[in-house]
Amino acid sequence: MGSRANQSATKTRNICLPWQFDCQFGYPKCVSRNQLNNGKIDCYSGFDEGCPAHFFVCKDRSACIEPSKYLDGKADCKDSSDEPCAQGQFQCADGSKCIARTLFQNGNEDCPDGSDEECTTSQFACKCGAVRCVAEKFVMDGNWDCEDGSDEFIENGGEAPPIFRFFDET
Ligand SMILES: [Ca+2]
Ligand SMILES: [Ca+2]
Ligand SMILES: [Ca+2]
Ligand SMILES: [Ca+2]
Repeated sequence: MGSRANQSATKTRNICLPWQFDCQFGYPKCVSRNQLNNGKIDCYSGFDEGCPAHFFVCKDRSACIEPSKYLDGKADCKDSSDEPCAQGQFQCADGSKCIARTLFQNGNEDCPDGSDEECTTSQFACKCGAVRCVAEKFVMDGNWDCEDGSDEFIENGGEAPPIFRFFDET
């Protein structure tokens, strides 16, 4: 306590030099400014090539991809590092294992963390009913894709007005 000066003195770790670019996280911490926007990802973060912070940078640093393309079952990185599981498999969010694609959203938790039963970032989570997730493009498209119609009444907090429920009974 009271030794703040000491603390800031030890904080001088890894400040980039004036001719360097700060990658902000990962290794290397700094790259030469010549490596900025040169078409090759040099920072682990991909910041030197303008990759947004939430993008996934391929292991071989050949590209960075949108988060929705990570673990979507299709290789988008040249080295397939966005799909560490074999073709047709789903990787549990905690990285503990790969499960068969047929077990994905089948109603049973097959991943230890239950992530195979969660809706993906490109899906809408129905409020209730047997249908749990619907693709984003079916939200507000005029058809009830969720059993409870919550994909058509998002501005209403996912609550279908009672009159609609009545008509749906027939
Ligand atoms: Ca670069
Ligand atoms: Ca992918
Ligand atoms: Ca499952
Ligand atoms: Ca719909």
